[in-house]
Amino acid sequence: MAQKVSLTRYLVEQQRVDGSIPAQLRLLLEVVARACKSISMAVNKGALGGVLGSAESENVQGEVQKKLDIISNEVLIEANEWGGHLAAMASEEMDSIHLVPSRYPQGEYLLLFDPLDGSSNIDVNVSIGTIFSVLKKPDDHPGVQEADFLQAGVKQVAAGYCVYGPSTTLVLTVGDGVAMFTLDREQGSFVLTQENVQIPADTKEFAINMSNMRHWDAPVKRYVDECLAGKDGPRGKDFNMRWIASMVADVHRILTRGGIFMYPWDKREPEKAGKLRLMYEANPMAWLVEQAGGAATNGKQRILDLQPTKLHERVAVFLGSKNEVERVTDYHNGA
Ligand code: P6P
Repeated sequence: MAQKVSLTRYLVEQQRVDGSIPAQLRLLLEVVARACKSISMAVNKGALGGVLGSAESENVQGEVQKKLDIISNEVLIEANEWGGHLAAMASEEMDSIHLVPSRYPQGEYLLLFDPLDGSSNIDVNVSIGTIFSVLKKPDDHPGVQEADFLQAGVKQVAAGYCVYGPSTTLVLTVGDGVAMFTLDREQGSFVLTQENVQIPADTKEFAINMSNMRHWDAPVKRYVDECLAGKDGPRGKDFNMRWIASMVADVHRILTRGGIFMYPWDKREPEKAGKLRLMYEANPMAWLVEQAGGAATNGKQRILDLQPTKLHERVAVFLGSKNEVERVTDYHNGA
């Protein structure tokens, strides 16, 4: 039987191959993986852990926080503070950035995360996940401020997610393709189960919250109507639809078998570019998808090229099978 390759071994060997994982970044990724393991244990306890339900508080997004949102955020903060690999962190669950306390050594990386995405699914036992993005701290000035985080997605040095589903799977890129690691609960370690992940350029599966159809812009409505018209329509083939309402789960399906995920701008809150957040949801997912041969735009332009202006800014997201993302983006640009 082939020898199991642990996450640690993969990172060490990747560093030997192309130097893309310096020691501090390797430590960072191993610490995040360990934190995801702890979150997985808490999530998997479900009702037995006494951690389901609302925390009776709201986050910066104005969303009701679940107890596990707060627990997951604390796990990631505590795991990453002391290692000397980070200068600061940013989270969907925190209004402003979190500086590494001065009692610990300061590192050269910035870590951003959505500690538990899709948390509305926790209480109904549907897959959820942690999303993370890693940037380099600018070295042209001392200290760290929020503006240091406002870097375009192309500046990421690592990105990934951990999906807490039937299996707990860590999905990671450092810019040399996408690898997947499945948690071996008997060993307590992540084991390489797939590398060089490739998204098929075409698909027959789209993901969007159809209940918002009346609020969409014309290009989105045209794209979805053509999918619904099936083989007798302009696309000449029937489509299937999936919507888990957990971005990590929907993106994992797309990385695994293709598809297109859409969360467009809509008329409900016209002042917002979209629902999803650029820095710690769209950017890491866009890089993973591109690294797997897919595409990711905001309907008009490549997500990774967008220059952020606010830490918690939102963005419209179209990502997945390249030919489908290009089609719906063309509809926006031609419309
Ligand atoms: P809706 C979860 O709250 C999330 O941020 C993403 O994980 C998911 O894709 C989306 O929102 C679901 O939104 O409006 O369908 O509930």
